[in-house]
Amino acid sequence: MNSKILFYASLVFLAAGSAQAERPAREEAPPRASTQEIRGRVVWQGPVPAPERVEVKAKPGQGPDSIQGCGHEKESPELRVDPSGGVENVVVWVEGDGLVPPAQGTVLLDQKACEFLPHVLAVRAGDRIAIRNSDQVVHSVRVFQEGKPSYLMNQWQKVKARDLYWNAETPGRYVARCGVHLWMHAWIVVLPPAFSAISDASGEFRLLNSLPPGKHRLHFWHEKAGEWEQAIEVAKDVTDLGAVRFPKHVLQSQQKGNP
Ligand SMILES: [Cu+2]
Repeated sequence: MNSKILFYASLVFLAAGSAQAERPAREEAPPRASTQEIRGRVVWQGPVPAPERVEVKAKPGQGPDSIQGCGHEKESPELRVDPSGGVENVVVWVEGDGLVPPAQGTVLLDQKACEFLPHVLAVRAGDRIAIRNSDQVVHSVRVFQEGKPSYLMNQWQKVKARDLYWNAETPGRYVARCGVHLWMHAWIVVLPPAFSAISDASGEFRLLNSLPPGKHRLHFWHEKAGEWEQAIEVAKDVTDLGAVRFPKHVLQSQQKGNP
């Protein structure tokens, strides 16, 4: 009798052991590769606006040395629409629980000819931004949360200084500004786990993802328009949205609200 119990007990033990041995292999399976694509082109509605000009001049109290190499007049990066209506610098993303987008780690925000490059960054919470001074002038880097007056970072960056780092910890929108060159600013859009892309100079975006086919919500944000959404049906390989209309009504209602 006792030996029979021992026999069954050892069977149960062996079965449990083999089940446990399988589990880690399933957990360690790599996330699905980002091989699907959602593409489209953000398009301006109506007559294409002329680019705004930015005058480069030294801040009161600063000499001409403070703008050496900055150029004379610049095109504002805030609203760039190409002649055929493509809108640059629109952040496009899909977010959701369980998404495993590739991490970016450290993302570079350069300062060249007294402009932040790129003008818009989209990163994940947990990434960090390396801020570089490639100029022959001193910059003063400040980072603010959108709509908040107090800065989260405020550091001088001399010529040839080492990169500064800012950790993108919390999802939200942040503005990097320079305290010396008041026209300089860049947007850092910190997303929760999400697949994201930014529209290029012709308004086109390619959002690589590993979303399950079916219905999803695509989010858009532009500094002049704010945020808007569009329901999409994701296909297996390529989902081509064609023209995505830049929201005119959002533009009109939010034009005053930028920090
Ligand atoms: Cu500067």
